[in-house]
Amino acid sequence: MQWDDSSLVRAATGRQTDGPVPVWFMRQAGRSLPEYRAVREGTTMLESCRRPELVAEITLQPVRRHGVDAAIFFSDIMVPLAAAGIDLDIVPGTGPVIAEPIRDLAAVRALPELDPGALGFVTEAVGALTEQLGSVPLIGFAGAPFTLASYLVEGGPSRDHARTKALMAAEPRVWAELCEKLARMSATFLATQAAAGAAAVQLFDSWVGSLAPADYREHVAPHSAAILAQIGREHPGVPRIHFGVGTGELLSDMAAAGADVIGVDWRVPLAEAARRTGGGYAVQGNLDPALLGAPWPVLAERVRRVIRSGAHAPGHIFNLGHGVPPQTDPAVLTRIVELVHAESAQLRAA
Ligand code: 1CP
Repeated sequence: MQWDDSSLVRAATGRQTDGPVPVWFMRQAGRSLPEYRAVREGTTMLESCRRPELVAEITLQPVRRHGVDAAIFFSDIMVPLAAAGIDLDIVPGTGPVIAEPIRDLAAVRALPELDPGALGFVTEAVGALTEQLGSVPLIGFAGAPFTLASYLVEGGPSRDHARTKALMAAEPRVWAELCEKLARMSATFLATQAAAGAAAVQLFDSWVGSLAPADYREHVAPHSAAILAQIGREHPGVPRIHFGVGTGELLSDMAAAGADVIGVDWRVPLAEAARRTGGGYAVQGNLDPALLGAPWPVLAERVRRVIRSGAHAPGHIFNLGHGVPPQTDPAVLTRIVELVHAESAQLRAA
């Protein structure tokens, strides 16, 4: 494929180049960009995700503006659930809201399956994008079962995921059935993107850091592993990135679930993440997004520190430790890309 030799795919597959470290930002497409707010004006989030031309435009905006080394498909982790027919909305300023939260076996059994045919708009958008991106890789993504389940069980965003964790502990069979269904939906969403031309995929388990390792291993890892294994089988050339926030205690289990690249938030230095995962995985991360507002010399030194730390892993993809905050000055992101491109080869070699 035209992106097999890109710095991102090489770093993700244990073939990091001597050249600049690849860089992209989680949530690089979105509210930090005025051109994003302009094209989104008057269109709901879910409707925007269903319009291939709009999806392609929004996905390309940060590539044009910042010169990042990868595009991330503009969509949302809830899009496949909505496509399956689950009644949900993405509320501005809040996030996903579920009309009828799922809290018992009957509700789990009543959940629809996702017909791959309902994702035609995804295939169309990814196809258009891979054509326009040329050798710049497109990263496809999906939500992992725990993070998706947290929205379905809580009914919307939550801080402590209390109902989700209580269901997992008290009703392990209901929980497992829910996660099996969600894993099938996410796998279909990811496989659709990979089949249409995504060069890499990222499984977002954003909120799984709230779990103890024993619960992760017993109640979550097998379901995420099923998704990653399906992609590995059906799309062996497509590297898999596995990411969550606050997952310092889970990194080795998340790697073992079937990732090629382990996404790390800002709490664990990349060298330590490499050590915790046994040294065999590429790492992605992990500048603290809170520092994007710091004076440039301070921020630049933190960027350099991340690059030096990442040199201890067999591959490094530079990113933030979580998404770009909406109030970020986009010029700062461009400047980080320039710095990573200008200095990373030398910093890694030092
Ligand atoms: O550049 C990109 O990364 C854009 C594509 C993208 C991705 C990868 C969006 C657009 N959402 C996501 C994934 C996503 N969605 C995650 C995993 C990534 C992460 O941890 O940040 C999660 C947890 C969601 C759920 C979600 N959707 C939230 C978080 C709510 C919470 O619990 O705090 C929110 C705010 C949304 C809506 C959303 N998704 C994307 C955008 C641009 C928006 C805002 C839309 C709007 O306000 O109209």
